[in-house]
Amino acid sequence: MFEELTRRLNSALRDLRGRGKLSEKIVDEALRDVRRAMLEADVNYQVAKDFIRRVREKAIGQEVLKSVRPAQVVVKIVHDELVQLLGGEASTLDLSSSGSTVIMLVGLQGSGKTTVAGKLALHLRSRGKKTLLVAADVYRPAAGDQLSLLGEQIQVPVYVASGKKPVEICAKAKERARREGIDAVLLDTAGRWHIDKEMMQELVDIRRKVAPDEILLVADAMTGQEAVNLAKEFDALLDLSGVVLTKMDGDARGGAALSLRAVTGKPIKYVGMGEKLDALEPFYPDRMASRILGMGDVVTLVEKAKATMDLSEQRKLEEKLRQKTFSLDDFLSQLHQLKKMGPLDGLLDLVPGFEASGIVVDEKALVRVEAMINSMTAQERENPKIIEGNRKRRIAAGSGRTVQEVNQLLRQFAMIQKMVSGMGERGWEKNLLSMRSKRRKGRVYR
Ligand SMILES: Nc1nc2c(ncn2[C@@H]2O[C@H](COP(=O)(O)OP(=O)(O)OP(=O)(O)O)[C@@H](O)[C@H]2O)c(=O)[nH]1
Ligand SMILES: [Mg+2]
Repeated sequence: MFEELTRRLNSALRDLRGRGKLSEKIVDEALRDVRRAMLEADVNYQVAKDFIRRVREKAIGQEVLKSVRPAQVVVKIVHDELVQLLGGEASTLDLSSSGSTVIMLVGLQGSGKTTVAGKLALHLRSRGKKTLLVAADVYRPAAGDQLSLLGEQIQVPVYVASGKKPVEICAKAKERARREGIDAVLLDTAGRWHIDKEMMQELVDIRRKVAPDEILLVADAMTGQEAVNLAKEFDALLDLSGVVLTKMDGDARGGAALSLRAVTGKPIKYVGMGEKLDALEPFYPDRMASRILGMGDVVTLVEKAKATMDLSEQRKLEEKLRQKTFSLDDFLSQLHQLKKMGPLDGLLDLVPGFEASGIVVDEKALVRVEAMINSMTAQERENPKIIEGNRKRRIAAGSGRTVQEVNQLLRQFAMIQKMVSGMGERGWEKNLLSMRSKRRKGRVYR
């Protein structure tokens, strides 16, 4: 789903993440790519423009640019704004009211109304709700049969009344539902190829007569901005309660999903992910945003890091970086923070200076490093420069490692120290470059 959008957003943000320190210019460049990616995905022009403006306002803030992990923070801002764009909180059907909840499905021909009716009926049935499907499409000859077949398949009763008008059918079905204590009534209305007056009038009449609790527009996600315009027109006449976007399993580019809420103010409640009856998903803006960014992992990591790392610890660390007093003790406490967060994969780039230092550390290496640092005296950890021959041998023996490994650790720590002490200064980028070339020569821990 939305592969191209994901790919392009990813590459725009990856460039950003490759840099340690950000400037307005760098952020603007990345956001320009993000905007281009959105437009390519057929996101409404104004929506994309406003989105970028909001992200920029937050991302250019001094606090963000000066933070230890500015790029990650920007990625997080993009993610959070994406969640807002998609509607913020998830919004699904509300069946809590007593009596029968009437849900009316409207939309163009072939958009997937009947399929969604079946999917919702199955979904509700599995939640233990008594459901009634109503065939309110009397124009297409096979429409009633199609719904009856569906109903049989999922064992949900279907109300069909040939020879009657849709308005009457819906009203009668509602009555029956009340009599039989049915929880949810799904009205499957007729579609047309395009919006026409007659169809709209019929829908308005049904709405007036049965006063549905929900009116859901079923729209094909592949039609992009057309789906958004359609939602605007249906909403003007029917006051929609939400939208179901179907065929998200196809090659929809994402424009409809990303623009709908902002343009119409109406939430996407469900998405259709296939022809089968279980292919319906509630729409969760946060999950969708992570999926679109293709970096749920990164966002989770930042959240995790935020949750795990004590904020005051972080401040202290930042202060130390600034004052160039980053010691082996600080390094060790960073490693502990890391371990608390679980699997190491991808976590290291959250540690200031680590990614750029070129050190690759797996869990086992971490244990070795920890053992060596633990074998040092407080004085040695504070000032590793004093660690000479004898001390090295003692540390190696104490931790069950070799003197070479101790040397290696000290060299790398010196590298990290140099790295982080350069942060916030002009020499930083030069520093980074030299570290990168060292990285190419070979990774140290394996
Ligand atoms: N791939 C995919 N196909 C879908 C999805 N939803 C519906 N379809 C297919 O789209 C076609 C039309 O679906 P229907 O449910 O009959 O559409 P409708 O809106 O009821 O159409 P009319 O009753 O003619 O107005 C069918 O072939 C469905 O299988 C979906 O989420 N993914
Ligand atoms: Mg139909």
